[in-house]
Amino acid sequence: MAQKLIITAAVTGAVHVPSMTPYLPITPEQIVDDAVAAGEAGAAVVHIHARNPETGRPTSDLKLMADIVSGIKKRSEIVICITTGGQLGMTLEERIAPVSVFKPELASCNAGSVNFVLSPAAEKIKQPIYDWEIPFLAGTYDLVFANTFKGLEYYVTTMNQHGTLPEFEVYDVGMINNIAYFIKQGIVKKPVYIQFVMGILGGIPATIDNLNFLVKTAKEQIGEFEWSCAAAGRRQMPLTTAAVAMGGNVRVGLEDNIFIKPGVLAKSSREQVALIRSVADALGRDIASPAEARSILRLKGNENVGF
Ligand code: KMH
Ligand code: ZN
Repeated sequence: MAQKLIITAAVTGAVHVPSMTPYLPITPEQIVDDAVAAGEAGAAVVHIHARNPETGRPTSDLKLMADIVSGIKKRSEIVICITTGGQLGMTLEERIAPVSVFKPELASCNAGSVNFVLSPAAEKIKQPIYDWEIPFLAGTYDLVFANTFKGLEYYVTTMNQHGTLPEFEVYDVGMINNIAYFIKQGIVKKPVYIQFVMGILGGIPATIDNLNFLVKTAKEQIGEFEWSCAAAGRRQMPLTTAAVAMGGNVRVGLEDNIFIKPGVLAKSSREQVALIRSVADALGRDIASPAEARSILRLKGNENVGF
């Protein structure tokens, strides 16, 4: 029998901007509400970024992050995965700070450097609501999302110190090699949890062949690991459906895709969670509760976090 399916909801992210959709949660209250709703719809994990409540711009503000994670914990058992992805111009220290402060059960850990290009989206916004949006998107044309080996070692070591499991964000196949290297060095410990984030401009295209290739390569290089699949934009549902059929886990949410079907904006990540849950039902995969996700990923439990 296939292992239970862990659904992660990435409810806001640092990729989309408010002018693209009125449904992107911005304030801590909105992010908490969407995270709790995603959990009620079947997500076992929520992936969290903070945004400036006045402007909607992604921020590393720890006070906002504190309001979000403690707000979710008060209302839900859902596993909280905090981003260390940050955004344009953030230092390594700023990006890792939430791990030291909040000691979450799970945190994203970007497994290598990649061009992370959002600039084509800037051309589609005719009347931006906020001044920062177009330069933010356009600036990615000349940006490397830097995750050097030195940085990776620092992230993983910090997570190890705090009992936080790294969720490795793999944007292309070479990043599997990076993880394998750190396993050999004894820095990355088991269980290894990989999120294949497909279809970013600069990363691997979101095709089913490529998903098979990623999983096969990771098996060859790493052996035993847990994996999940996320895909950008309209490739979200086809690729997560394939992942469900292949026995993997999935991530959905407005961080990756603002639509529920072609041309129709999702009103919240909850709708996408419900949709992939119905796919799982049809394919005979039961979904994991937060407690079951904790057991599959061997997490320390939300009584041991720092918030
Ligand atoms: N900010 C993006 C460039 C993550 O959450 O770890 C990537 C990102 C991934 O934020
Ligand atoms: Zn993220």
